[in-house]
Amino acid sequence: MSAAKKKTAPGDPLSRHPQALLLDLLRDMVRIRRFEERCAELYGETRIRGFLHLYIGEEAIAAGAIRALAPEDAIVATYREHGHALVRGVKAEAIMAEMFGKQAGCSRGRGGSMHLFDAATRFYGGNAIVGGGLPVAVGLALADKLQKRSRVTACFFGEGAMAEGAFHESLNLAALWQLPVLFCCENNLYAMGTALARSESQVDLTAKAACYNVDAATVDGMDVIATHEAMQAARARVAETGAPGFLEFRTYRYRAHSMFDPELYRDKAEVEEWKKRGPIHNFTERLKKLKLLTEEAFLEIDREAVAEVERAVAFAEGADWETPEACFADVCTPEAAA
Ligand SMILES: Cc1ncc(C[n+]2csc(CCOP(=O)(O)OP(=O)(O)O)c2C)c(N)n1
Ligand SMILES: [Mg+2]
Repeated sequence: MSAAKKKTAPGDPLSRHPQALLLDLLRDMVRIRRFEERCAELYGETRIRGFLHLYIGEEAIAAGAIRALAPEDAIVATYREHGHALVRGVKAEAIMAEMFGKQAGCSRGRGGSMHLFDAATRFYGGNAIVGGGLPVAVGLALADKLQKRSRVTACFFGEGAMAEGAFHESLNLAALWQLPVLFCCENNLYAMGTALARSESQVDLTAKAACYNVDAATVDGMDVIATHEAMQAARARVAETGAPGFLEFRTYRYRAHSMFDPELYRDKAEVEEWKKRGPIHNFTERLKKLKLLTEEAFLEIDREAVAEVERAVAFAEGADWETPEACFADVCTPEAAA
């Protein structure tokens, strides 16, 4: 039987999806992982400067969830957003050039790692402010509603944002005005060095969101099929009713909060325990067991991801810096700059 015709075991959640989609989900997770591993190296060599927050360990959320969106849907994310941008279709070259601060970057080199932006794919950032993306998402959805456009805005944020006033105001208004926002909380248990229970009186985040009269559910954020299916169902509900939804993806970051974090707040044993649930490794094993993937096919996916990243690095290195004269563009009026 050819690989394309192979079927999964009945009852296995993988059997609900075509093999091509399963491999695309794997490919996206591997692309994110390889892209970020390379970013960490480049940061160590000071070729990438500024802040850098890695998503390693959390890839199943961006990969599974974003593939459940329609191209016309909007995405708002945080400073841990390289993966979301990649999966959305922002070119790796444009993202890497942005990391280098080059003019060819998706934010013309002025945003860096935390401020990726691409209007063409409706990727509305990248935001350094915790909770800053939520009101932006509500505004995008309000504009859609007022202009009678049928599309959804997906807003990704960490559980740390749920302690911010912006979270409460955004959920309240979205529910009150019935706006099509899908709030996606990436609960990796820590906000910098603060564990959830040290900052929240209510650690059941789904219950917290539900009290705004928003349809809310908890999802295994380490399982790409679970994230994809939950997002598909939630997106369909939001699109159909126009009312907001909330998903809490339970996940874990394997790396430090940013490149400046000695990680004194968590045990190495805890990190190792979560690594056993590695989203790429576990999904690869499931696919292999069902004979939907061979080791050679996996290596090919990995080689392609590495090649994509290397092309992006070469592009970023060869790209130009913004000229000093151009620095005033979009900042001052021509008269003030003169
Ligand atoms: C309004 C605001 N307060 C504080 C900070 C500093 N800060 C940067 S990241 C962060 C933790 C956020 O954690 P979480 O929302 O869980 O996202 P994660 O980094 O875990 O993905 C904090 C407090 C900030 N950027 N913005
Ligand atoms: Mg967090």
